[in-house]
Amino acid sequence: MSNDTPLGLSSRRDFVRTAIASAGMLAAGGVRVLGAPRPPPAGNRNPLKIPPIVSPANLDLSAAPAVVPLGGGKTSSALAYNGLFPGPTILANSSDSAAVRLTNGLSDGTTIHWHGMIVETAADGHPKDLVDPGVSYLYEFPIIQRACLNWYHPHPHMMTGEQVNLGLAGAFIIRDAQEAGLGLPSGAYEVPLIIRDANFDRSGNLIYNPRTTGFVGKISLVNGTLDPQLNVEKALYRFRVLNGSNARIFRLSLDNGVPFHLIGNDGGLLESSVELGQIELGPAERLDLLVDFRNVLAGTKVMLRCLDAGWDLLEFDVTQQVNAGGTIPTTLSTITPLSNPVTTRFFSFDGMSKINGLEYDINRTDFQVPFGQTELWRFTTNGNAPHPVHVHGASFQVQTRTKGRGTVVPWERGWKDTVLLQDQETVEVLIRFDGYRGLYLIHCHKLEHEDMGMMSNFQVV
Ligand SMILES: [Cu+2]
Repeated sequence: MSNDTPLGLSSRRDFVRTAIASAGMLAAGGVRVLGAPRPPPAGNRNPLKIPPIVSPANLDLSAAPAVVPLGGGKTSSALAYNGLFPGPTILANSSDSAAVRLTNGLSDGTTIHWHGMIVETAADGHPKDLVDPGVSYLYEFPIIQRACLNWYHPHPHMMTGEQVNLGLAGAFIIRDAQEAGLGLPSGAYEVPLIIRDANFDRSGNLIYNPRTTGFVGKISLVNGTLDPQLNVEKALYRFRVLNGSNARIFRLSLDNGVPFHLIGNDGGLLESSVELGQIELGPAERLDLLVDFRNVLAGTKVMLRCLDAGWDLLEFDVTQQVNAGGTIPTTLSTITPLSNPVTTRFFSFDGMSKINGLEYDINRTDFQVPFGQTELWRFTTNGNAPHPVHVHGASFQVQTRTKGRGTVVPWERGWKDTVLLQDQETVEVLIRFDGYRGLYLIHCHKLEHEDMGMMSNFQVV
């Protein structure tokens, strides 16, 4: 079997078979997906959508079909939280409590996984806690972690790829006093950027045509906006970046010689800021970036690009001088290193659907992890990478990468919950589950691999 085939195994659910059938038609006809995006005429880019901010304290979220604007008068059918694509940005402080009632208005079951949040099993959106169509489910949890950018998305067994791809995802920002003390850019100067790829049918509606190597979209979207632009002042900005793609890796860079100042990633602030020209970001990974437009001439257009795809993702139009304050702190936070692992576990990401030779079984628990014990987890693969490895229930610290890229890159320091595993690479992380006991998941966050079974249940005991 070829490694890259339309996603279709006999065990997939009906809707997946439908998706496969249409993917096959696409492969045969080859004309029903829009081609590479053409740059719009100058001045014709669409204002970047900024999702509204909501509190999780008493939040109702519906997941349902909707027609959403994409910019420039274009609309698409989508699956959306509260009719929004992306969903509303949830904002809370560390030690706040969340009470989010999901109402499933979809025709399939769904769950919400709070990616990066340390929550008990009943609130984790585990696929065994499937919320049926027409049913509501209350996710209640205290926020027990430090400031960071997390996100929320569906996690139903074999249906995650489709539901995320068709629009169900949103940002979840946590703040704390330590971060507030840094005086980082805020308000209009702090902008979430959910970057992803997408495919559209000839009517301009999102379509999900998965392949076993992962969904590959021909069009980029930032915050659900086609060809977006953002007017920025000559000021310091903070961008909270999420790769919301099913499978695509972005190599982000700004043109006109403007660097990124990396200050954080999945698990919040790094210890110190790092100036970088480009950053490779895998699915589900996050970045906290400062960009200094203060020395850029008014009238300049600065483009956020993906160097791998050759895509123009987002145009910043630099406008007038302002007296916006803010500095780029060199010292950001203190991160206590995990050390002295008690045990080592091995995870081989095999083929496109197995971990350690096993496909996911929702009713099988593959291993147990003692609560509060520091462990070394070693991730390897025998091909079909990249595999963005994601763990529920705890963050981890990346220790080493051997072979392949052979190094831990600056945006993998600090606390992570997703790490990119390329072919031939071995990545070691230290991890300790000190939040809750219960059932959690490790899986490939290439959502097509996850849906095909590259996922494992484990129990923190
Ligand atoms: Cu994978």
